[in-house]
Amino acid sequence: MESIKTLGEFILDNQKDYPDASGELTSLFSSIRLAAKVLHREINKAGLVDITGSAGDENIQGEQQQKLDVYANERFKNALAQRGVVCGIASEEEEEFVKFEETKNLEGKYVVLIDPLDGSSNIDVNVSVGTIFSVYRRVSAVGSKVTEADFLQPGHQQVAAGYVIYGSSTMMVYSTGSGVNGFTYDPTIGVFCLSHPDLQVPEDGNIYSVNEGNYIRFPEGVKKYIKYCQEEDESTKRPYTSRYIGSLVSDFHRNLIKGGIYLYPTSSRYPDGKLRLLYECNPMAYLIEQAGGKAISHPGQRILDLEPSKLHQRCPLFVGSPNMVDKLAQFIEENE
Ligand code: AHM
Ligand code: MG
Repeated sequence: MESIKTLGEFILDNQKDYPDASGELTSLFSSIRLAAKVLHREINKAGLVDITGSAGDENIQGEQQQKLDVYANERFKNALAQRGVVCGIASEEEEEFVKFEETKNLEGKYVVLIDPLDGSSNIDVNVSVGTIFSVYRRVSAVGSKVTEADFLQPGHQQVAAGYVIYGSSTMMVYSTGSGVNGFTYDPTIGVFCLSHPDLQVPEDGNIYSVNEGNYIRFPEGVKKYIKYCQEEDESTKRPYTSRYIGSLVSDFHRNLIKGGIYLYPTSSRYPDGKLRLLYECNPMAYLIEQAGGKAISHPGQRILDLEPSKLHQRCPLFVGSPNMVDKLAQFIEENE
């Protein structure tokens, strides 16, 4: 039998490669791993108990909060506050960033930005959802209270990012800046096991993922690219396949493994795009670049170089196989 490497072992092994590592990031990952396991349990029984459905509140973007969103937010917040390595978090579900003010937290070097349960409108119909997280070193002094500037950093400053996908299996996929690795959760023994080492996105793909119901509202270049995807051409294996789950983590995960492009452009409904730069676009951009792909908001504009000005800022997202993102950029440029 092949030997199994658990997420815990993998993190420890890699920590040895960094002589200065103090173990704080390891501890931070333990918090995320623990909260992810609890979420896995809750999501799997969601149909059986009364925690699906709307909690009645709207989050700050005016979207209905689902009950599991609220639960996930509390779980991750508590888990991250437990150990003294995180001085504060910002969450897609909360208007303001959250300061962790205990002495041990003030000494924490890191901030975490999180979308605790992305795609949660899919929960009621048993479609995969995910947690997306992003880790930065604080810019304020260690020992002081966390500030907004700690969160408003461009994506290239991330020290780690990842997601958990609660799908037919639960998986954690993350990077600390030296490649992307995926771990599948074995619920019978309660551990994440390395299942997808060193993930690389194929340079090209034949899947495009976009909410085509919004087609009429898209910019001209995006419309033309979608038509290009649908045209017949044997040499470029078109028409491509259209796949859209409506759950960013799931759509991204599939395209990462199979090759493809995910598009959430601007539209007349969402003039700045729908997805949030800090909680969704930056972590996904970090992961795709670590896997050899590309993520842009506009031709020539790398997501990771965008300077955020507010916590809940939105931006367009085009992410996936590098050749596909380049092609899309060409269409946008030609139609501006
Ligand atoms: P959420 O964070 O409120 O769940 O919204 C984000 C989700 C993404 O997971 C998904 O890709 C996108 O919204 C789908 O949006 P749409 O329904 O407009 O296609
Ligand atoms: Mg989200």
